[in-house]
Amino acid sequence: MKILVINGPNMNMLGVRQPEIYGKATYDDLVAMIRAEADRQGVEVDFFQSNHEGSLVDMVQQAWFDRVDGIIINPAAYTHTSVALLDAVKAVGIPTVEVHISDPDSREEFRHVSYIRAACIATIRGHGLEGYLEALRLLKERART
Ligand code: CA2
Repeated sequence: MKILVINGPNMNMLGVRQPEIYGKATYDDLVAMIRAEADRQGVEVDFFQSNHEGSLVDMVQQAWFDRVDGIIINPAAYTHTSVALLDAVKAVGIPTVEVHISDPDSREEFRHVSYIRAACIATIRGHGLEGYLEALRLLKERART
């Protein structure tokens, strides 16, 4: 089973600023943590982070050509703005889980909207980095049934 983990803008800044919201772990720590869980589960995992909306759309499309079985995506700020990402996830039809480290619903009003949610099989929010591991298990479980 092949999973692609996509992270949006500023996720490469994790651990550098605002640790009270996003924690102290860095993006590299996040990658290492997911990789360790993927190894335990016998899942192949790839990672992509970009600050650019079009690059994120390109990568969602690439997942279809690469026959990826599941996508874990934290579109970061594009969650609240991007119809293009919503359309991309709908277009490829790959089971996708939306993950947020914080709980956007309990933050500023403009974070309450998620465009991509409508195309996802689940949304995990407010569970910190652990949310990515939950998403991985969910996709693995779903593939078995
Ligand atoms: O809680 C999440 O995972 C978010 O997707 C993170 C985004 C934010 O725009 C969403 O509303 C919720 C922010 C990405 C990380 O931004 C940083 C900002 C400062 C320092 C480190 C990371």
